[in-house]
Amino acid sequence: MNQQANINTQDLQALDREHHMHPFTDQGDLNNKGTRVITKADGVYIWDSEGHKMLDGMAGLWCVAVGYGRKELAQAAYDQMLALPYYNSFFQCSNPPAIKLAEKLAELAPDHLNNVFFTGSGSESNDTVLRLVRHYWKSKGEPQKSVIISRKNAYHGSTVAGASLGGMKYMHEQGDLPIPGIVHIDQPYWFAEGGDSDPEEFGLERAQQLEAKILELGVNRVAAFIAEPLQGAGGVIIPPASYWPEISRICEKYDILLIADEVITGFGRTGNWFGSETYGIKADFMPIAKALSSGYLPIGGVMLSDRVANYLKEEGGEINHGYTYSGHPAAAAVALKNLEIIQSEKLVEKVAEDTGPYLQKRWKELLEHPIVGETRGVGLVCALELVKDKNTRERLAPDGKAGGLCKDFCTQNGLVMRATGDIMLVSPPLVISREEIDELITKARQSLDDTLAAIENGALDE
Ligand code: PXG
Repeated sequence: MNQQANINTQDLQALDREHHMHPFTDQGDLNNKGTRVITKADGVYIWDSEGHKMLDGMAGLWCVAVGYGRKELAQAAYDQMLALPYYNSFFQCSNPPAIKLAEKLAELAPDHLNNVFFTGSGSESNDTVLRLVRHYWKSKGEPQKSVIISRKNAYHGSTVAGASLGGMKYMHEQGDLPIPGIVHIDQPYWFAEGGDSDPEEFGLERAQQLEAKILELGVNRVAAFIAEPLQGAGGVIIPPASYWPEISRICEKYDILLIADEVITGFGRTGNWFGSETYGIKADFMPIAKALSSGYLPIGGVMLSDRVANYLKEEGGEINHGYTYSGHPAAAAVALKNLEIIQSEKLVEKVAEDTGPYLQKRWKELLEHPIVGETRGVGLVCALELVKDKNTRERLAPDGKAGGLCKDFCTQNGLVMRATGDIMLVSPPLVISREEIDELITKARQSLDDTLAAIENGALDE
């Protein structure tokens, strides 16, 4: 049956406008324009209700690692839903998919991470981290060790703890956040904040802000430092090579727990199973989600280092925290199958050795474009900065408008590309082929040309 024939876009848009509140959306603005209704997907492509086909350069929302339309995942969900669609993991209960998934994660994660606490999302994972970090130090007799240091422009989710740990000012403003006990230092974003400094010295200086903050707060008060190996939603901000070794040194010196938020970087994105391996991070907590199930069903988790997990198991007593959907059997079965696909199709190796280097080489070509001030990336994640002046890094005014313009041209040209202010981002499914990468680059270049032409025609003038 042709699904498209049954869909009337205007009716759906009207119902959407009437009843559906959207995340991270100006509802009034959206209602004027009307939502884009996505109706089907296959491989690296999505289609809207008008039949417009787009290459999904964002893998959904950084999650669809194995691509769309994978029958094995649908089958895994179907089989598990018939056998046991739901049961909880409380009250001394467990279920086979959750157990097998925990074992698989212990196998795939860095050696010292062998336990997982399941959640339903990345945000819930970071709520869990906050609770477990404080529970850990309290049960070790150090309840005053409760402050978590994070970074400005970090993204750690949208629940109260997630948004508080995150460093998005505009999110803090809408909820009187952050909650007490969370402080933010500057990010290692050389392009926007590094001025004339050498990037490596800048990276070191930004990492040393952690030490300064620990000393300012008092060593005995700081529980943990949280960071994404590379900032995703904040604009694919890749720290200079000097950054992570210095952060690790500082955390070790002051006995601060290190939290590597791998919600975006986990499961192959950077060419290793985890971003922690790419950047040499030895985390005590590792929140995961998104590509864990390729987004087919919602599931997340927090991986715990042996030192933390063993202590909590032996000395921590009851963990007064958990979710109805922790260890959800159907979601766990899909995640397990998804990880098996990533393994059997050698997708991590493919990103490391083939498609990753190829995308990076082709993406760099966009630096020739007159409004591109920098290109950067690793594995299958890339960003470029839209600028007025390549040499001075001066941005196009008004701030952020050029990104929105470029994103709209991408959509018109059949490419989903994300704009964070004036940074354009891609993070395609790990199954993307070289030919599809060529298509992505062609469409991105066309969209940059269209953006430049529109700017020359006054699109950014007030
Ligand atoms: N940590 C990181 C590093 C994330 O990127 C979360 C936690 C929260 O995950 P959940 O599953 O609760 O959304 C994320 C989520 C964007 C965008 O616009 C990115 C995310 C979510 C929504 C939008 O790039 N990342």
